[in-house]
Amino acid sequence: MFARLFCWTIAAVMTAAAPAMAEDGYALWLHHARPNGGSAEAIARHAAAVMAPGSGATALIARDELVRGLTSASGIAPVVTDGSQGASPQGGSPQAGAIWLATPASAPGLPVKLDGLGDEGYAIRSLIRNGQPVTLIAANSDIGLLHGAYAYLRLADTGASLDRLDIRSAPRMKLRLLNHWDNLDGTVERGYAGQSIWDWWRLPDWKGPRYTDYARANASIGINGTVLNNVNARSDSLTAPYIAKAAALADLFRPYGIKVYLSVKWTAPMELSGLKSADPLDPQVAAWWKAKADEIYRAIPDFGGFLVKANSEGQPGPQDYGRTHADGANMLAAAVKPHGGIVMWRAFVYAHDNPDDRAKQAYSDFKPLDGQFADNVLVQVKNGPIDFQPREPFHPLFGAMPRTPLMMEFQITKEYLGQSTHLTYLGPLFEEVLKSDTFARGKGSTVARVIDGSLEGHKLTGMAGVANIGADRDWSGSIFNQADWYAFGRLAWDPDLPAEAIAREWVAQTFSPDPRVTGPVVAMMMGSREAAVDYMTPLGLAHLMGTGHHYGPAPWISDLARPEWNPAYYHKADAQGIGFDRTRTGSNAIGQYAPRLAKILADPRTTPERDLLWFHHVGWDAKLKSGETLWDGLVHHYDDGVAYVANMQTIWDSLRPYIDSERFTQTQVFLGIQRREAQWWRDASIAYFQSIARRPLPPGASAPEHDLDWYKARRFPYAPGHP
Ligand code: BDP
Repeated sequence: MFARLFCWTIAAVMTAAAPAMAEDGYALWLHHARPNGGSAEAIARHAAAVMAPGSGATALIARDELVRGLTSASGIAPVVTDGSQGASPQGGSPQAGAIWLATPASAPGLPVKLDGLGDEGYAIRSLIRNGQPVTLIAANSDIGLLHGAYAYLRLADTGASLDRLDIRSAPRMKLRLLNHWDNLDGTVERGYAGQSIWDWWRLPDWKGPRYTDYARANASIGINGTVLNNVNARSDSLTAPYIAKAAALADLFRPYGIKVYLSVKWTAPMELSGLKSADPLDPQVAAWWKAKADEIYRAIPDFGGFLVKANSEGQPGPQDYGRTHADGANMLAAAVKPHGGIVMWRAFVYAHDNPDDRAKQAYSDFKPLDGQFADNVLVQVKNGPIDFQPREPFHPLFGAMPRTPLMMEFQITKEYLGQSTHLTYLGPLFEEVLKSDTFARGKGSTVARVIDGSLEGHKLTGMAGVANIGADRDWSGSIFNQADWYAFGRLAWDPDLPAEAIAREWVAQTFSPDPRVTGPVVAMMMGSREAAVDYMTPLGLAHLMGTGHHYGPAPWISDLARPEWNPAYYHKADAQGIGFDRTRTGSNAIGQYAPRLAKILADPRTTPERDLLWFHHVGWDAKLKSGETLWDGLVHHYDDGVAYVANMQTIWDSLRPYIDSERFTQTQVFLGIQRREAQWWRDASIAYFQSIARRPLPPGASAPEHDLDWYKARRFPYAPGHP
């Protein structure tokens, strides 16, 4: 009892003495803000003690995270007991309200079933042991315990009832990876949150605390791997000094269950060792990669494997030697296979000398290779066939390569969705893609079931997200961008989670579980991506952003050397209408989808209106479902998008009493930027399309603020994230 009181006192003193925490966003969703009276007491009651097994690094992290989080959330520090000192619910008398962390190794005969939970899953269960209420967090491994500990904290932080818990959870995807597009010079391609968090220059010696906080944040949402460097890779990442640097990070991340991976440049054997070729079928080349893999595994025994961008956007690859993507992937796969490594081979390919519709090229290259990849290769496919647009139909490769594990690639960083400042929550975008039906094996063959392996029985499965993380204090360039990182992790763990539930969790943990906060903020977030679609590229339009930096509208650009560099290539507006004909009369990209879906998409009347202009060239006066003409409807979508942002501003302003001033102000200012830029998108797009459609604006719609030339004259030489 005395010991307990003593802990309380220490906690009280610590809490009182601690400086007020700056609300700069650094704490992410691991904020553990103290909820109002009732739930803080309930947390204290259920978590009076934490009993942890053994002394393994991971189990200790799980214990410490619980202590740290629960102390912060309840104001009272739980007592820490070691199972071996007789306080275990197994033997001695447990403390009422203890959290008991246990694996079969630490406590044989656990009163929960752990089969099916694998190495990373967990069970949480409320029990009565020796007359005392106890919450058991059990798993097959310490990593599972860590995930269970974070799940428990999530419940506590979101105000869930902690009384009768009976939860089992295991990840649906084996690989849940961030892809950092970070360069060795500290810049981040498509990064809008400052410089890279990897301090390559001072690694491996200096390992700042941020690396551990990065690992904590990722582990808390189940992310289990990180590709450290840009897919536009430099060979230097594979030199001994850089391997040592990556190894230092791997050592820090290992106790959190996170492996490191590297992007590789195809011609590394030529650049680093003077080989004459990088032909994957050349035995010397294969031997070079094998030796390189051996070297990496000596430094990083649990190294995850390689990510490859080849024969894409100027990157070298096996096709330069007349070989296929499968030849290339398999050669690398053989090098890492003895060590248990994998290869993620990207399907993001399109070539300047291929006149075919860019949206078709990945499918044309990869579909014929189905069945030819080694069993430790995944083909990593972007969610849509072009490039991370505000909206794209799902990539036709999903469902079309049954014999190949396909890995999803989402973009968390908002290259095309407002970059750092726009509040455009990506949960609904991710959810829309995952729920899309490929019809590959009849109705219900969703993209989620393709990538979680259940449709075709693949064991090697995964989801990658291009990170939005940088050295900014708030990690992601804005508080609300953190929600996209969070949503990605949660969906990689369980692709069936609703985006709205994820948003609610995130708001509760980041700001407060108070319904006066969660209600309006979740509502704002849920419509925000559709609003961006509306003010940027409504009705299935795509890729109308300024070439290169992708910041702001430039639908008029049509004079660049490569056709697909020009926004005009994507909208094809002319005097008759607008949109890309991808039916049989056009590029027939529709033919890449399953026949049942292709049939729906072949007819503009059955094509979902949100994708209309992606698949069809439609007359300006054609009627939309609302009864208005396409031209009028287009203008109304632009207006709806701008109005949504204005509405978010009003809602946010009303939340001032509930949000700390730092995060309130940042969001308020950013919403102001978003409002201005949404208006700019709307006005510039209307000014341009009106010059082609030559129709009056519908009644009530206001004329663009400037003339078209004014919009065309905007230049952004220093826009961030642009390589
Ligand atoms: C595009 C980006 C470019 C990337 C490329 C890729 O504009 O910077 O290198 O994708 O995914 O979205 O390889």
